[in-house]
Amino acid sequence: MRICIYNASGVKCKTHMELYELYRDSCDTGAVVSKSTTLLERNGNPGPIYYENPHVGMSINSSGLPNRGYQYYIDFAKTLKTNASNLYLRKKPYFVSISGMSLADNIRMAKYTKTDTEFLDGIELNLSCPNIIGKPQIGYDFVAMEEMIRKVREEISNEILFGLKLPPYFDISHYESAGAIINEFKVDTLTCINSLGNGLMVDPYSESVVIRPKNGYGGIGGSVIKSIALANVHYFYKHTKSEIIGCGGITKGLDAFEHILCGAKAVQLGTIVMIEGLDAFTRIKNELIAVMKEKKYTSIEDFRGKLKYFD
Ligand code: RRO
Repeated sequence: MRICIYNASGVKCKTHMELYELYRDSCDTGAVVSKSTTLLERNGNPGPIYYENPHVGMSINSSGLPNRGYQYYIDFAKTLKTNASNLYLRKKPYFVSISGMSLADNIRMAKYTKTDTEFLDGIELNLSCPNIIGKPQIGYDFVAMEEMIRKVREEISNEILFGLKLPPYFDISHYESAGAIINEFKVDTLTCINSLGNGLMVDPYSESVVIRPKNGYGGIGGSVIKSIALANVHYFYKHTKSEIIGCGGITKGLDAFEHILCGAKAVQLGTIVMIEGLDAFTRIKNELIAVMKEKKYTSIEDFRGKLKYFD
């Protein structure tokens, strides 16, 4: 069975070494997505930038988009193709997440995809980084979001998949506005959702915030965001033409099952991989298979999107 589980952008996918670890046959990922990249390298925010509470499976981050620059993530795919030992020949789809510091930078990276087509399976355009100081999340500014999608879509190679990483929406009017914009374009995939922006975790013992940037405000991930993720997955599954990739709050196979039941075609793991390491992919895959066996499903298509309602 092809594995429909892979990493969320940002989680252990910043360096070539980390990407190789996710890519190896022995890692139970069905695809790999890179850390969101800007056109040029960035250091990100000053630390501490990450904190987790493993007991409740919850995290907060304000990494601030540290990355090696667009070309580095294309070079990773080139090494897969040319590695003499053939150990890492490309067998899994490889996606690059882009999150330029400006519209112009995203257009530049989108244009590059035309020459990089053979190294890439797709682009995930991140419209939802909550941690760039002074920059709002573009997915909450519908005018800017429309222009961003239109101009980037125009430039991206048609031979690769074009996806968007959305922020969580809460108000039905916002779901509707975002959905209407997305439906204007050929958007192959929607990753729902990014971390829940500008949350605050505190340490009651030290009476302090737990990360430095923005006096402790950062993106919340993990089990606490699952219900928000499911709502977004299901809305966009019902109301757009795009395939949905579920992300948010998956800590066990049953959570992955719920995402798929709400319409997700694949799921990404974030916080749980930070907490448990790459073994989380194997555990959650096996648990999902066990749930399916118990329910006598042989393919995710047997239940995908078939969430039942009261009359
Ligand atoms: O780098 C980050 O701080 C970051 C990004 Br780009 C993102 O999309 N989501 C997130 O939680 N952190």
